[in-house]
Amino acid sequence: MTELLIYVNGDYVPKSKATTSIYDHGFLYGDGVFEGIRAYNGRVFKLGEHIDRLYDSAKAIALNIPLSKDEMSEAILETLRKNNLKDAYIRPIVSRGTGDLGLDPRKCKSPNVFIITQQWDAMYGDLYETGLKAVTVAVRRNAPDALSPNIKSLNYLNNILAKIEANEKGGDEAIFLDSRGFISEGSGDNVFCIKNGIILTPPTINNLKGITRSVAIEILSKLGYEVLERDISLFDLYTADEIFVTGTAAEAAPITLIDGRNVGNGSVGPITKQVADSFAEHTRSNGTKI
Ligand code: PXG
Repeated sequence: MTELLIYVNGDYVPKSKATTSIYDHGFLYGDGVFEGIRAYNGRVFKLGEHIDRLYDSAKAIALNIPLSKDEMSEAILETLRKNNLKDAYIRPIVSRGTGDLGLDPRKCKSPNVFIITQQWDAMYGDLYETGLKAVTVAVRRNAPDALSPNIKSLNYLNNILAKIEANEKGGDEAIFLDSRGFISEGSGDNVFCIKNGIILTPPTINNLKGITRSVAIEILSKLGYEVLERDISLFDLYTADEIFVTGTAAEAAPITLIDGRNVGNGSVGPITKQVADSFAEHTRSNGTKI
């Protein structure tokens, strides 16, 4: 089997040789940004939206990506072509660059750009049928006035701490609360809950502005449901008829158990099913041709 090629600063390098310096501030400090994108059936889903978010994340940390958005888009498509991928996970990464042990980003002369692509199938397998067990975790989501969850930065330690807790508690996914105790998001997805046909999801102050979240809102609105972006309490989650999470990796995944309580009757609810089916239809038929 030929090795996957990784885009490294304009070159296409075999996976086993794709490296960066240990003085890369992305490695030393998590100083950088990334995206998680998917291609389905030869088309990249919401490529422009992911690129816009990558550049917004970079702008928020005062990092100048050395490629235009069009060049980044083309580099992503070319990496997919070189690897002959049609259904793929795509991970562009931009680090501050190689510096020294000092924190000062001015030590890094130029950002490093990497694009990893690989074959990728459904993340949760059979759990799309039965639902995921979710647990709320003690660690709070990064406060927006400390490190905004809107920045998709290379520092995912907050999320990893949540995942460690979920693993220990036997959960498939962690649900974060924010510093006020309201629902924030999952470790890698946004949260929706449904009560009496009304859909609730938290505003994006305390979570990532999920691209799948936007698609889900669009789908639900088109189906005629009312979607309210407002603070959600633990009570709202514990008494919801349905809960689902959305993300590039997770797609639209049902939660059927939350902190040991059945969600509704404990099986996947009808609105969640509608969103998941419609989302699958969207990803099959939309996107930038590779
Ligand atoms: N919140 C967080 C913290 C995320 O990391 C989302 C929400 C959903 O956003 P999108 O735009 O993807 O709908 C994410 C995205 C993984 C993985 O390997 C996680 C994400 C994306 C790709 C892969 O777990 N999270």
